Amino acid sequence: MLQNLFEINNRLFKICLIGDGGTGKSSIVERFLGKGFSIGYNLTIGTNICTHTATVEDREIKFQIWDLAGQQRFEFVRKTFYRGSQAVMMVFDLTRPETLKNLREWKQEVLKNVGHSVPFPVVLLGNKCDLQQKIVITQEEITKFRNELRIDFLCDVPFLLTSALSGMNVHEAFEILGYQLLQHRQIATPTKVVTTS
Ligand SMILES: Nc1nc2c(ncn2[C@@H]2O[C@H](COP(=O)(O)OP(=O)(O)OP(=O)(O)O)[C@@H](O)[C@H]2O)c(=O)[nH]1
Ligand SMILES: [Mg+2]
Repeated sequence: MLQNLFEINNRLFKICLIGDGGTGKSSIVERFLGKGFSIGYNLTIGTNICTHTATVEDREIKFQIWDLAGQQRFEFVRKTFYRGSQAVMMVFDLTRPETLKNLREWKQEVLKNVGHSVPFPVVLLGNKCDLQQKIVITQEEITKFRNELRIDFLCDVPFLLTSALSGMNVHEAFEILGYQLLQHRQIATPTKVVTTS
C-alpha cells in the first residue's frame, strides 16, 4: 500500500532532448530549470543530465532530462543515452530549415534505439520564435512532419513555438510532455490542468 502510494506520488520519467547542434536544447533546459538564458553557444559534449519536477494535474512528476549533444561528431556516443527513455522532445531552429529536415534522421535514431515501446510520447518544438523576422519554415512543412511522427510513434505529436530567450512556451512544453506520459500510462484525466515548480 505504502509502496503504491510512493509510486503514484513520485513518478520519474527519463526524457531525451534531441535535434541538431545549436537549435537551443540546452538553452530550453536551462530556462526550464530557472537558470535564465545565455547568448553564448557552449555546445554540449555527449550529454547533460539533470532532474526537475513539474506538477501535472496535481501530480508531481520528476523528469530526468537527458540533453543530448546535437553535433554530428557525437552521433556514435548518443545511442547508449536513449536506453530506458520514455519520451523525447524534438527541437528545431525556426530560422534554419535544415534543422527540421534533419529531424527525420533523429527520428530514425530514436526508433532504432528506444526499442518497440509504442505509442511513444513526442513533443515537437520550433525554437527561437523570438527571431520573428528570420523565420523561414512554413506551417505546411511542420504539419507534414508531425503527420509522419504520428504514424511512426502512434501518438498525436503536439507542436509548440518556443523561445528559450523569452521563455515562451518552455514550461508548457514540459507540462505537455508530462501530460502525455501520464496519459500514456492512463493516469491523467481527460481535462488537462498543469502547473510547474
Ligand atoms: N534568439 C534565440 N537564441 C537562442 C534560443 N535558444 C538558444 N539560442 C542560442 O542558440 C545557440 C545554441 O544554443 P544551445 O542551447 O547551446 O543549443 P544546443 O541545441 O544545446 O546545441 P548542442 O549542444 O550543440 O546540441 C546559443 O547561442 C543560444 O544563446 C532562442 O530561443 N532564441
Ligand atoms: Mg546543448
